[in-house]
Amino acid sequence: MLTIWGRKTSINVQKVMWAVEELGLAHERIDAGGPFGKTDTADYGKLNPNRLVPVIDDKGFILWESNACARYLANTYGLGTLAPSGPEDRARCDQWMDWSITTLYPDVVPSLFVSFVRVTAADRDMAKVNAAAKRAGENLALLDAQLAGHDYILGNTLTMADIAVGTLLYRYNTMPIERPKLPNAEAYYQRLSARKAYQTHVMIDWQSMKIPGA
Ligand SMILES: N[C@@H](CCC(=O)N[C@@H](CS)C(=O)NCC(=O)O)C(=O)O
Repeated sequence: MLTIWGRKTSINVQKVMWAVEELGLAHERIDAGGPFGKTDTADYGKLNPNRLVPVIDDKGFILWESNACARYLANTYGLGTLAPSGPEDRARCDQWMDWSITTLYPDVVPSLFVSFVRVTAADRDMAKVNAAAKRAGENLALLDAQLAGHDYILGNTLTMADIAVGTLLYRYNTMPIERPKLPNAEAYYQRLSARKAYQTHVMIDWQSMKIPGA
């Protein structure tokens, strides 16, 4: 049995859960992190010494880092679907997955999302918010260009690259920020939003995560 540790409001858990559902894997998810705690226990430290979520346990194989988890599940259970069978297309997935976590994520999550959820409106640094929104929009112009002429990042099939990048788009599109007009990226977000697995695991309202005054 596949076990996923992590609360469903965590964007990094959402990425793994979306992959799990697209792959149709039997699994159990155990709430951990945030209000559920557990990550500070000795047992959790053995699963993930970073004490973060998610962690997966696939029949005794333990793995942390959400992109690594999504990639492992795709390569193991989705070769030819979430993981393209050719090495070049798999490498292109890796490229966009690495881009999502190194280029897009820092503005969308630590700068923007944290500012709207964990900082009160009175204390919010709007110069920082506006700068991060501008950078995210500029970076998403690269995605917009990549999506020209096809439905998903690599072509017309959903892959693990879409799962890594697409998870960030719900946060990006639901925060009160300025967004440039990017027709391909907007159509792509609508396409993802029509998928049941995306609705179930990614489109989770985050308003209740706000601290008072945020
Ligand atoms: N690079 C890691 C980041 C993991 C991470 O930052 N997880 C957050 C939730 S999104 C976390 O565990 N926060 C502490 C908590 O939820 O208790 C990954 O992609 O898995």
